[in-house]
Amino acid sequence: MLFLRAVVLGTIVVSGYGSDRRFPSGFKFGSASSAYQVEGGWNASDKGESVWDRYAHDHPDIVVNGNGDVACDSYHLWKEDIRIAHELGLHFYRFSISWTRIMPTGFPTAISETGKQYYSNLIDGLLEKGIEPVVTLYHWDLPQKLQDLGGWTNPLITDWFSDYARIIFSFYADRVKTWITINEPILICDGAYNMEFTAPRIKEMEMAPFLCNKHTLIAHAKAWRIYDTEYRHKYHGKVSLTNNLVWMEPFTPEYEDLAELALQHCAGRYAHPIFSKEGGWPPLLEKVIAEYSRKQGHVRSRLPPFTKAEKELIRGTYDFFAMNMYTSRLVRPSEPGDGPRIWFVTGSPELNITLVADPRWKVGAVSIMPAYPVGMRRQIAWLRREYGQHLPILITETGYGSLDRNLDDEERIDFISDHLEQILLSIKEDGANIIGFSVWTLMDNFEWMDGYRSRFGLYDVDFKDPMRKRTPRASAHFYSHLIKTQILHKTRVRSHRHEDVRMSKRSSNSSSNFTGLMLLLYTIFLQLFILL
Ligand code: GBH
Repeated sequence: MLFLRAVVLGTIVVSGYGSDRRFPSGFKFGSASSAYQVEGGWNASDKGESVWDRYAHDHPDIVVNGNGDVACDSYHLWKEDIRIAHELGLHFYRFSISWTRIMPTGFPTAISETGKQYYSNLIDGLLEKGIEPVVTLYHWDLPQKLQDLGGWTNPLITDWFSDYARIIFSFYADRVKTWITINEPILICDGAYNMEFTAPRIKEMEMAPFLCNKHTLIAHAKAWRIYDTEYRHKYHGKVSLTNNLVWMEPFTPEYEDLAELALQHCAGRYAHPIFSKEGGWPPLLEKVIAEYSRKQGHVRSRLPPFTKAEKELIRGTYDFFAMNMYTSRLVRPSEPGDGPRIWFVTGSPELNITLVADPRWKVGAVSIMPAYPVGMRRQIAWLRREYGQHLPILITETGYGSLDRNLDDEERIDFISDHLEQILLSIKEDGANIIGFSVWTLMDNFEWMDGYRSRFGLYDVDFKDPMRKRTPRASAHFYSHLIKTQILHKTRVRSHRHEDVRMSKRSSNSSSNFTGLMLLLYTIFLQLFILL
């Protein structure tokens, strides 16, 4: 009798624990890439020159070992990409369109038929295998001609971008139902002009990032409205933009307000105008930057205000929230001797803050991206507090870069499963509406300034092989198993994920991890008891 009771109890506990680790039905798993990073074929047919073509050609000494001239050669080997996406069992594949492959001059003066056909084939090939194409219109490869005219600092770009968007929608909206207008505007603006991560790498930290910030938002909004008025009634798709988020946590509890300001600087500046009820810049941040600008002697704020019409144009232009997230930071006031504060990696002079990483966070190949998976759950909770508890969230990127070509990539599996664990907690314990998750990236590719040195792929790519052979890593097997079962199988208990020395008010997950662990131990004891 006792034996039977133990069996029943044991089964309940085991299945209970199992269901905690099961993703809701309908949850979508995918993987992502971008045009310049994988395609190659940089001047194939009538393709025009992009800022990345120009930059990488002009600075072979700065970009680590090479350029995107050939990359993974997906321009020729796109069938291989579909084959491996299918092998993984992906529900969706997110790729981007190269503006100058379709519109060589950047303007609608000429359309490349070959370029148009290329993406059409890719979309049809994916659909044939039951893989949903998720398409990014812009992943950093601006037509060089538009850059010569000021690029993202010129307000006219909002119209140039919407002309491009309309053409792309007209070609593919019948088959593509999920659209990302712009990938990570913070990298395009703060990234290009402050940190010099992205082409054109013009160091102008004072005005350019803020002008670009405003123009990317308006460009996105115009594209969203084109879809909304001209295509939605026919095709019923969804459109958003992808923001790159860096979770900010107070270094010690008294810096809670500073961390909040840092979040508004990083996430709010690119999300508040679109996703908040009232629209416009995050009010507190707007005030801080206006005051700092005045102190510098500017007669108007460096963060350019929105007109009433612009605010309304932007507000509400989303169908879901798309987030990329790789890393977190701790926030404290700046102290003498802190060194240069480059937003958003080491700090901000405007906010008088310094950002540091917790030394216990694991660092992969890209040293500015130490991983703090718990930060992902807290970032999601913050988004929901700011923009609505029911906000549908699609995680469009996270991933792990390594320096070696090891196929047995335990560390990448850890990274992915640690983040998925936090996503499960967000869904099951916090009630977040997370619709899907996408790994950066399908296969090793051109990692921008880092060239071919760091590898983020589920598949290894042999860049010495003309056929650019793609070989699955252990993480690919892990991911395809996960997609098949919809259950996160791997349970590892690691001390660094449970302790939190900073005693933040935000720490909310340690109790649930503890419960999970206790349940597991309890189950093991019960099973032992049954066997005896
Ligand atoms: C994403 O951006 C991008 O969307 C994707 O294209 C990129 O491949 C992926 O991250 C991985 O980096 O080499 O030290 O100069 C996230 C922001 C942009 C952060 C590039 C790292 C290079 C740092 N990443 N950046 S470094």
